[in-house]
Parts: sequence; structure tokens; C-alpha cells
Amino acid sequence: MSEQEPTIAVLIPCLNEAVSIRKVITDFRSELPDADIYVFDNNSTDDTVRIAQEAGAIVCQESRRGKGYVLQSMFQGVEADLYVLVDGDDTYPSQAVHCLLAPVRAHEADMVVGSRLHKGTQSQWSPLNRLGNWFFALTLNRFFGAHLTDILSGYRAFSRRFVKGISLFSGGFEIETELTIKAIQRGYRILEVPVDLRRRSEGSESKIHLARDGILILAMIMSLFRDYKPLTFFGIVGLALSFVGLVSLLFASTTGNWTGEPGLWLAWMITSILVILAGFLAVSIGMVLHTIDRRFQEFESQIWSIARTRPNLEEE
Ligand SMILES: Nc1nc2c(ncn2[C@@H]2O[C@H](COP(=O)(O)OP(=O)(O)OP(=O)(O)O)[C@@H](O)[C@H]2O)c(=O)[nH]1
Ligand SMILES: [Mg+2]
Repeated sequence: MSEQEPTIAVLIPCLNEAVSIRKVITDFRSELPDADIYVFDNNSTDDTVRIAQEAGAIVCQESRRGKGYVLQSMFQGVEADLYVLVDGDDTYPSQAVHCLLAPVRAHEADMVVGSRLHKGTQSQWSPLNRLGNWFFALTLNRFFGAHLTDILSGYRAFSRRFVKGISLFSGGFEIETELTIKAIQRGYRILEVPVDLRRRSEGSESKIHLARDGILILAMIMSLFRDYKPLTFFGIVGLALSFVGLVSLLFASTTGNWTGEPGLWLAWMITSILVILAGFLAVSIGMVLHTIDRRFQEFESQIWSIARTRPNLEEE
């Protein structure tokens, strides 16, 4: 374990945030004077880059457009002991950074999330944003057995073990969902601390498109549910199909040929049987994927125990 003070990197994804970026950098500099502050830009067309450089941030460019790609680059490219992720739109309170970092410093958590919906918070939401966040948190909690209040927060602190150990593939705003689900599934310790969200300043524009990004977030929850819980996913689909097929078959066989057309009645019976078989097939696929998944988990855990013996991947 290192005797020295841990190094801290503040990571700020930024796209056209000239209105607020100077304040965000200055605020975090005064809270964490020794931290390195990185601004990851995506060819902003305003003065974001110039202002960030003037304010003393290390500015990096990401050619692939999207917050998800930017986070992937940050996690791969930035070296530190502790990491803070925060938006460049000055909607999160910099003073809360110590509460976010404390559990990671104390090795009590791998990811601390600044929750805008935690009990006691007074976040300034639009009603649609509040509803969307509540709905996605509820869906994710149901599917993955978690008890989180804010799965989409852009204000987080991470351990190095987390940042270098997690693999992310999302390109856009579904990245926080991927981050949260993978953290749950891989057994990382997640903590939430309350933070109050502020409104964006006058003249600063949101980059999120509620309908498009909402669909991407929901699709991310569903696809990771299928990947990480295949037996439950395909089991539900399979049982539903078998039930529908069975009801249809019972109806057709008990009422006789109500159509008057022998060909149509036969087609109905055959379709019902095929639907039942499709249900059985779905359950079988779920069982096979579940077994493969379990073997992969063992394989991954063995890889980690080998990796931990190498000094640069050792746990702090
Ligand atoms: N580099 C980069 N940053 C991005 C991109 N899209 C969004 N961001 C940044 O990611 C952060 C979050 O984006 P926001 O538009 O604030 O999204 P949000 O916080 O979910 O929504 P609002 O705060 O309500 O607007 C901001 O700092 C954006 O500038 C992108 O494509 N590239
Ligand atoms: Mg924001």
C-alpha cells in the first residue's frame, strides 16, 4: 500500500460548454488544488478549448462524437489513483467532491455516485427529467436487484481498480447505465451520496435528446439484462410463449373447427404447437447461455487473480 497521498484526476467531458467550463475548472481547482483536471473535448465549435486551456486544464481531443466514447478514452488514457467524473455544465456542486472521494479513499467503495434523487436532496429538475430518471432507476433496480436512486448521474468518484478493470462499449448517453449495471454485475462496491443538481446557466444548452437517448438507455438496460441474466430473460420469454401457445391449442381443440375451414383450423393448431416449441427453445437457449456465462465468470475471476499478482494491477 502506498504511503504517499493518492493522485487525483478530475475528468470533464465537454461539448460546447464555453459558458460554464471556466467556473467548473476553477471550482474543482479550489476544492482539489493538487488534482490534474482533464477536459475531454469533441471538436467543440465554441471557445470551450481555449477557455479550458486558459483555466489550466489538460485538454484532450476525442474524434468519436459522444459522451460514451469520451469516457472510454478517459478510462483508458488517464493515470491516477482516484478519479472524479463531472459534467462541464456547472450543474453539480464542487463542494460535494470530498464526500464522493472519502469512501473511495477509505477503500469502502469502488464507485461513489452523486445521487440527485437521494432522500433530502433539492435538485432542480424539469418534471420530464425527474420522471425519466425515476423510471430508469426503477426498471434497472427491478431487473438487477439493486437499490439505487440515481443511475444516470454524471457526478461520480472511482477507484483506480474500477477504472482500469471495467470494459465499456457505449458511445452516447447510455454510458452511465452501462457503467452502473456492469459495476453491479461484477461485484464492485457502489455507494450513493446526495447532491443537489442546479439548472444550467442562461445560454448553455443541453446535449441530451430525451426521446432518442431515452430509447438508447432502455435498450441498454434490456440488452445487458439479456446478457447478464440469460436464464431469467429467455425463461420469461419462453414461458410466455409456451403459455400463449398452450391456451391457443386448448381453445382450438376444445371448441372444434369453429372456423368452418378445415385448412384454417389445421394451420391454427400447427401454429399453436410451433409457438409452444418456440417457448421450449427459448428456455433451452437460456439454460445454455446461463452455463456458458457461469464458466466465463470463473474464467474471468481466474484471470483477475493472475493479474493481481502483477504490481501495476495490484489493489491499492
Ligand atoms: N466530449 C463530449 N462531451 C459531451 C458529449 N455529449 C455531452 N457531453 C458532455 O457531457 C456532459 C453531460 O451532458 P449534458 O448535456 O449536460 O447532459 P445531462 O447532464 O444528462 O443533461 P442536462 O444537464 O439536463 O443538459 C456535459 O459536460 C456535456 O458537455 C460529446 O459528444 N462529447
Ligand atoms: Mg448536465
